[in-house]
Amino acid sequence: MASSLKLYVDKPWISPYTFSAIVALEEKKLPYDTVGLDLDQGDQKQGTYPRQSLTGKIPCLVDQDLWLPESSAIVEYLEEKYLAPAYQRLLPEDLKDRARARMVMAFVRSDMLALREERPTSTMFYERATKPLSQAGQVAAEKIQAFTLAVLPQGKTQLFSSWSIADADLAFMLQRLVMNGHKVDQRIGDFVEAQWSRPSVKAFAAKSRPNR
Ligand SMILES: N[C@@H](CCC(=O)N[C@@H](CS)C(=O)NCC(=O)O)C(=O)O
Repeated sequence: MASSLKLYVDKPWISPYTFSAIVALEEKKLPYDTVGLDLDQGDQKQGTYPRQSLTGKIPCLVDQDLWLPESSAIVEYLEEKYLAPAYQRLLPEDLKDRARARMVMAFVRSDMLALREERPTSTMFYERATKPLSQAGQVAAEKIQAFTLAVLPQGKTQLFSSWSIADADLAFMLQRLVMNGHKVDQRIGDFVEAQWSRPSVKAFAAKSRPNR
């Protein structure tokens, strides 16, 4: 039987925003179906998708009559609809930690342009980057590492007292460096490794992807 939740995603599953939505669904252990759109072929501009999805982008969650784009809105919707403790928390219980988690999520979504361009997610799941980082790329790499070391408590591999989706989002951004052989601080390496071994993250990473 088809599940009631449907998620429109990029066909190769390499979008960091698809990643967040999938991790949220996996963490909540919700049944869901995905529809892969070939963004290079312009599937997101075809038919009724631009109108229904409102933004013409992926991911977009469909829950009966609700069409909801924007990965952070999807995370928050699932968090509020499928409440802890019956379902895994995506955001910290503590108010201040929750605010900080949202800050981390906003930061990784709105900054690091040079890193996104020079270490696109295709270099995580397909061919590795061949060119060294430009000056701007190095600045971005230093910035995300300094940020991580500042927000990650000493001796820990998660940002808050319990796991949150901000951990996964931040680790995904750092993997652009780690998977491409960038030397990072041991604390950052340990953090990324711990996050990458989480079942929800593994479910995304291990997805079989079409050849390019
Ligand atoms: N702020 C959005 C960003 C979504 C986004 O930029 N998606 C890209 C793929 S990574 C997309 O759909 N691009 C297709 C297009 O713009 O036509 C989110 O968090 O979900």
